[in-house]
Amino acid sequence: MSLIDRRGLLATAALSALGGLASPLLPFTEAARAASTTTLTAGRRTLDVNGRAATVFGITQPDGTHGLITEVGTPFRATLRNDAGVDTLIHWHGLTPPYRQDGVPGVSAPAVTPGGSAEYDFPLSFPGTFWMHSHQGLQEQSLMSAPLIIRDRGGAADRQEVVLMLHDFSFKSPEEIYAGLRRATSSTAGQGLDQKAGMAGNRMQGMDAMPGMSMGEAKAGVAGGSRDAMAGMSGMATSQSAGPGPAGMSMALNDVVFDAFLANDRTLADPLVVRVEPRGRILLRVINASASSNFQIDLGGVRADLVAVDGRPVQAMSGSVFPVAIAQRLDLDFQLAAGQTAVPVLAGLEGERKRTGIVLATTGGQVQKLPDLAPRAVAPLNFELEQSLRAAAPLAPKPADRVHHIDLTGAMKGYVWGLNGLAYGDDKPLMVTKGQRVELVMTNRTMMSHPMHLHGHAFQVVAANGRRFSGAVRDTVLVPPMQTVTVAFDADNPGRWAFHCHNLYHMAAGMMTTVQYDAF
Ligand SMILES: [Cu+2]
Repeated sequence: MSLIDRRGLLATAALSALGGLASPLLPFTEAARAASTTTLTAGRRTLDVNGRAATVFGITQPDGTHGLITEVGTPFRATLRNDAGVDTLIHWHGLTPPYRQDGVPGVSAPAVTPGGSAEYDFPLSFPGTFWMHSHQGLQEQSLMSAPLIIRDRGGAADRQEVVLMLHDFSFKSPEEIYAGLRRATSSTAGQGLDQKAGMAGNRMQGMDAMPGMSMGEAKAGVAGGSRDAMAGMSGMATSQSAGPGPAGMSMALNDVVFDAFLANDRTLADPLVVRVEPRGRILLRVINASASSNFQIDLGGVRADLVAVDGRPVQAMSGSVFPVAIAQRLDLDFQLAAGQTAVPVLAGLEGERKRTGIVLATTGGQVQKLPDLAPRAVAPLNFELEQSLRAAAPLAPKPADRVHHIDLTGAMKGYVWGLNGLAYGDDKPLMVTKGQRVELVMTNRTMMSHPMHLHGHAFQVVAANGRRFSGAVRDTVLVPPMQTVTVAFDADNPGRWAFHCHNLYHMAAGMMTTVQYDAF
């Protein structure tokens, strides 16, 4: 088969794989409802990444659909088949199943062995943009992840739903990447890796784009201005108490250098083009499924309402650029203007010019070739949008019954990351009692940001550096360097739950513990 043919085939496969997402969705049928048990197969597939074949994992349904679209009120009833040839287990990120079904090996259930299967059955009580990914080893880096969309009943009939799923990609194995990180010999977080240590490139890439910039300078130096240019472009979070890090330490951004960034499995060399209606209204569901990359979504001036984060509604925020940290999701609601025939949706890597994306285009709309380097580097993500978000359905006001203080700790020397100075395995579980309002006060003592994720619950962001506000309800919050973020949740789902940094390599290096109920 010629390259062209193969590309065409791959494009078709990608469209059909994401087809339900990329085209107007059919109403949820009675037949689909009846066939309520889905088989999800964890297996392998081949992608074309900039002309080179790559074998990756995937999670597909029998019809080839990658991931799952279901409807609120329909139970999550699935058989997970393991055709991947290695042990695996899939976590339903953002959902709140009984803990035995949460998909974390060693915490909730044993991994599924090759050829084996596991059964899942629990209610879906809220709609939203979620995803599923392996929690086994470093498989998430090899794309063992897929969308998990819970549609509202008849909720978006007037809108075309489009899923944008982002990945960072390397032709190296994740084990090789991780070994390179551990070999790195820099003495403190933020001082850059020894490039001879085997990591391609360097972790100070953002600083390459902005030479010599310290965190303090980043604060002052990145122009922004308007509130809705908030998406990481208007300076660092407005912390009074934390301030920049110790003198001479710079904020560190990307500690892995990737070969490509994928949007729905493709690069800007051959992006997915989603056909949309003239003046069509779009619900764009952005999923950052990267192992270790934060992005800024840029709609090129098209204004959108951010209506949900991590699948949970927020009071609408208008803008055209929005940050999305590792594992987070954004629901963006917007309409094409009259005469608008093509809207690139670009995802820029923080601190760098590298980007990926898809294009929304009307029939006949001209799709311009988009370079994979933006004219300017994206600024580091900050806490500004987070502080502006307000939950549409906040937790009931209530004082905390239990407060856990958690320092996010680490050093680049030996690539050691932990919580309260302890790596997973030596960690002390965070104990809670059913019925308690729990607050987690997370202070980042490092010069890297950490996307902190709690399983089995949604939390509300309730304070930054001690200043209280009624922030977003979500499942992953980015804690910037040297800042303190407080989240609150109601302990209403007994069990043992993973709580960790969602940077895959930080988690692997020990930045994980469990939230444990004292009775379950
Ligand atoms: Cu981290």
